[in-house]
Amino acid sequence: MAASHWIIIFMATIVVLATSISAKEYIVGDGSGWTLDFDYQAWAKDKVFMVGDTLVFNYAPGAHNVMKVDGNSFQKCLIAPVSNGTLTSGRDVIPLKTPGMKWYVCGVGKHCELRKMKLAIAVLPQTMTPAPAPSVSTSIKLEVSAIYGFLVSLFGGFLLLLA
Ligand SMILES: [Cu+2]
Repeated sequence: MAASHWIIIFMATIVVLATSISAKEYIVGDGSGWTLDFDYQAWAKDKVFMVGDTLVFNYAPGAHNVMKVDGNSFQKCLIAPVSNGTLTSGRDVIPLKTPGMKWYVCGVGKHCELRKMKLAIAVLPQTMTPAPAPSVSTSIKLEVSAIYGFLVSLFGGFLLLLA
């Protein structure tokens, strides 16, 4: 009885640890989503975006879209023809794969120009993660992910037994 409690606490701790060090998913605009007249620069201001994180744009399909543009197009809201990778699903997930500035706008109507549907973020390389000692944190990460993987497979096996 007591032992099983400790196992549950241990597992919960591992899951929390694994979640906190893994990549973050940012819902653009949080509960408001990707919409008109939301201040996306204020939303992005206090966030640190790292390579490996993802952006999620939520909106009603058809009402908006998501276009990745360069800095110049961003400033002027120049909307390129809707072909070069315009995202329209309504739940567009964008993995941040490279460091540097990223610019996103809505290409529908004058949403970028007049309704503030534009987001600029700076993506930092993963090596800039604040950590006391890189070598130690790397080994902890590997250990935790190994344990996490083990637990996931354990749970999987357990579920198979139940099925
Ligand atoms: Cu729009």
